[in-house]
Amino acid sequence: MNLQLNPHSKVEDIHVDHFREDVLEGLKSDPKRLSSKYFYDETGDRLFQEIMAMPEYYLTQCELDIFQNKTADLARLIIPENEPFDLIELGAGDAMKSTFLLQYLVEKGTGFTYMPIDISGHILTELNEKLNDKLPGLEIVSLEGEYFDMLQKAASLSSRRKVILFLGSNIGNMSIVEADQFCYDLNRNLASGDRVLIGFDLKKNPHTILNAYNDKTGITAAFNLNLLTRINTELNADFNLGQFQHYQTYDPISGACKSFLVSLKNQTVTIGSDPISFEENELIDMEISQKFSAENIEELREKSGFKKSGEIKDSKKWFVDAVWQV
Ligand code: AVI
Repeated sequence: MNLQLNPHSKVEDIHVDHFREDVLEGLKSDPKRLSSKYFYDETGDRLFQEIMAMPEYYLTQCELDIFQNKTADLARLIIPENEPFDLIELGAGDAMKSTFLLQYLVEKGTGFTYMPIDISGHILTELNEKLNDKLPGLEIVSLEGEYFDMLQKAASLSSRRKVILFLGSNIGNMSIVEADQFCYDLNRNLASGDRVLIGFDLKKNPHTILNAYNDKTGITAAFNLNLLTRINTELNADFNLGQFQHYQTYDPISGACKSFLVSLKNQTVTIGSDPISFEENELIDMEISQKFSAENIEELREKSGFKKSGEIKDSKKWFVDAVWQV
């Protein structure tokens, strides 16, 4: 008998257990909900790439405008006084936007180490290869894991000043309470003088916002429905995708842009051995993409204990990268 344990499959088992617990807890709640953090399996990653390439989804182009065309201003805002530092990117992905900043810093001979944090080792390996090719002089330390665990690891690796990038309005995928807690925890995990740069999608014409999440081609709908496919595959469930419909809302007063799936009939779905009943028109709350006013951002900064360093907006003034200091 082979008693050797495969540590990798054990980690995967734990992930599946968490996923199952979260899904069952969410679907047994009233109203039903699923967490958008589970959107990103292989198909979800591909669909999100397609979303970012849609003309309606302005967020990526706006933040790219900042990183590509306002790089010197950006660098001035984030660099601590002439000291070498660690530039840490939370959820780095393919670092499409930050690569412009990295290139600028390398060309200027700035002393820094780039530390991308991502939950996916595969993504980090690809990023490493890409950056080694494009920017051979860049020093990279990849950190695979959860954000706060990896921030602690980064602190244990060097005592240099930390500059944290959290781009793409990923903060908008947290409820206001979660965003408050996240920024507070971020502050507590950093040292005096460290900085954070956070990308916020700003409140604007509500049609512009709703269109970005309600595309006629149905890519955003497919992105939401893909989570049901993932549950079918990974948790042995029997969602019939034709019986659920994507519904998007935007409330310009609160800034909450929310997606739901609507059950098109009375139906029972089985997840493993757990039956979940849906009434006709019952909703599953899928995702929030919160939009912010200048006041909302200020309130978040103050509550979490950061000082304001500055901010840069894109040329349309639809998106802001805010820089705060501990
Ligand atoms: C990743 N995140 C910032 C995207 C957003 O805009 O909320 C996810 C997304 N959901 C639908 N479209 C894009």
